[in-house]
This record gives sequence, structure tokens and C-alpha cells, in this order.
Amino acid sequence: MNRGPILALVLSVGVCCGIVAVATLPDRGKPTEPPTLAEEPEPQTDTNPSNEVEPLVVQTEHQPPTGMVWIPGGAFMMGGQDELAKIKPDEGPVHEVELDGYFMDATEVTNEEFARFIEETGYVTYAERQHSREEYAGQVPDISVIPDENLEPGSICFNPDFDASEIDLNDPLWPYHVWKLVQGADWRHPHGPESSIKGKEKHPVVHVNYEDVMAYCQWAGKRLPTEAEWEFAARGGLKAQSYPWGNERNPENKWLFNMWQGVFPIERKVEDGFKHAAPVASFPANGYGLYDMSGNVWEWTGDYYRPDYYRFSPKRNPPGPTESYDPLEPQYVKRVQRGGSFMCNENYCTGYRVSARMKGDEVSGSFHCGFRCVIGHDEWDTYATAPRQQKPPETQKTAAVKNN
Ligand SMILES: [Ca+2]
Ligand SMILES: [Ca+2]
Repeated sequence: MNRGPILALVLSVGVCCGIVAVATLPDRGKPTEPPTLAEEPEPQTDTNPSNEVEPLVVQTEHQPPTGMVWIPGGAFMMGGQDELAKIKPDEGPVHEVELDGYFMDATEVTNEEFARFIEETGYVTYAERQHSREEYAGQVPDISVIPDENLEPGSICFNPDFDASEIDLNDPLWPYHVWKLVQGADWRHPHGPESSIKGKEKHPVVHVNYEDVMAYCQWAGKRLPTEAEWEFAARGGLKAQSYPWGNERNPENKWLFNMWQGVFPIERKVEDGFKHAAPVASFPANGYGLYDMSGNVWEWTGDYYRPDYYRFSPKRNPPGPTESYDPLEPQYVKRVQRGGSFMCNENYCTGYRVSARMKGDEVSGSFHCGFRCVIGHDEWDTYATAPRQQKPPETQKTAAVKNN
């Protein structure tokens, strides 16, 4: 990988995704003054304080749309409560959160579903576009040194040809060796221009950045889950457990999710049956009927990332912080990603734990990050009148999963 004037790849040191792409940052959420972590945090005001005395919404009058399940509102303790959480300060403090109910996609959004969105809207994803140096003004010291190839359409993939002899796991920059910007990689070509999604209709869509995901949501009349909604759903109704199914990663020596086995990145076993992404719902659902809340691909949430958010977030329906701040890379606007991917393992990251937090630059898609959507209990009209509903498919192609 080109480690010279890095345009397109920068490193989130010590994190699992490891890589974000540099590009234009939108004004919203971009820190104008470097913020600091909360020393004496002020509690964030609830978006609707009157809700404090209102009962939680646990029921809905609507049937779940195809491919979605109803997550009844409730309270839970959010944050890491296991041994690993002790070395991950952004998973704390554990705090009580109350949520009103919502519908959630039972699976990650699939290639088939995303293809319908593209077909109907003509949308072109970020990874498919040609970029200009001017987009990067302010992001790199000298845009004139940006290599031409880094402006071409492409996205981030694993580099299977990395030199293992150069990997020093004690060097925080070692992930540079195993990721690369691949020209021609996009959602239709998840592993580069020679690859395709033929036969992968039920695989999760990948190489989608935040802008792409928001465009899909607008079309579908849905939205991304908040980080709290995502964690509450992932827990599947269980209390203080590390995984969607309980506290044991491999109960009865079974693999219940898609991750990387072996020492990442130099040893690759495929004990769970999948080297890369698996078709959605290849593993059992959790207690809410949700699939792949652990592993397979990372999932965007709507929340800005701040490592200290749990210290001042409101108790009810926390909407996420009002701005992004990652002390490791404060110049980038980052959103929370959740759930881990097929690239996660215990020596690299443990993103497949229900409390694990990840952050991704808004402009960066990758070959192991996708998303799923929700509809709030009071957002039914938005869903019912969305562009997607104006042209129903001849057949319910998206009915790939059961409504539990
Ligand atoms: Ca696997
Ligand atoms: Ca997932």
C-alpha cells in the first residue's frame, strides 16, 4: 500500500476496522474547535423530557413490514459488562437506557435489496465515483501530491498479498499492511473489479458509506438505528450478556456467527464455514428474531461517535451526541458502527460483542461494512409514503427472511 502522501487511507489506531478514507467532510458534525473529552459532563437534555412520565411504547398497531421485526420498547443496561470491556473505556460507564419500540430489519440489507434501490433511483455510490483533488482540500497538507489512482473509483479491501514478515503486532500501524484501496471495488464488485455479486444476492451489501446509506434510507422510508437501539436489539432481551445468545462465545463448541478464526492476519482458518461475508441469516436469530447482530459485516448506526458519550447521554431514547469526536483522529467526522465482521477475531478486535463500539469515517465504505434500518414507532407515515412504496415489486423479492 502506498504509505507516502496518504490520500485515501488513514488509520484509526488500535481499532478493528482500522481504515477510513479521507474525503470531503460535511459541515454538520465537524468540530470547528477541537472539543475535549467530558471532564465534568453536563447531562444531555432528553429530546422530549415529557416522555419521562409517559409509559414506554411497547406495542404497535402495524404489522411488521416484510423482512422487519418489532422490537418492543423497554429498559436495559447499556455498555460493556464483561472482562474485555475493562480494557475498552468507550464501552462505559454502564448506564440505564429506556427506549420506545421500533421496527428493525431482521437482517443486514442485502445486495438484492440494494440493487432494487439503485435500479429505481439511478443512485451512484461514493465508491463508484471519480473524485477530484479539490474534494480533499483541508484534509491533507498538499493536495497536489495525491496520486491519480487514489482519485479513481474504488474502496477499501483486505490485501491478501501483504508481506507477513513485515507484520509486527506490537506496531500500532501494522494494519496498514493488510488493507488497501482497490480501484474498481464497489458494492457490485466487493473484492475488486474482477469480482461480482452474481450468486450473492442474499449477501449483505458492502462498500457503502454514510451518504450512500442515507440515500437508501430516504428511498426506503426508514432510518439507521441509534447506537442505543442497535445495542438493545442485539441483546435480544437477555441481560448483561456478551453475545446475542448469551455469555459463551461458542456454546457447545458451535459457531453462532461469522468471524475470523486463527491469528489475524497471518493465520486464517474457516471454522464457521465462511471465509468472507455469508448470506444473511446463515446463523440462528437472537431472541428478537434478528440475524447477524454479531459478525458477518459491520453495521452503520446513525450516531456520531464520541468515546465519552455514555457519561452524559440522556436516559430515554438517547439520540447520540451532537458532534463527532474521536481523539485519535479529531479531524474526521465519524459515526458509530456495530457488530463486528468476518474480519474480527479475538487478537484484533472483539467487535462481535454486543457492547463493542467502532467508529467509521462517514465517507468510507469497505468490503466488510454494511447496514440495516429501523422504523420508529411514530415514523410509520414516513415509511408508508416513501418512494419505495410508490413502485411495489412484482414479487416480494426481499422476503428473504421470516418475520418472527
Ligand atoms: Ca468466518
Ligand atoms: Ca452484522
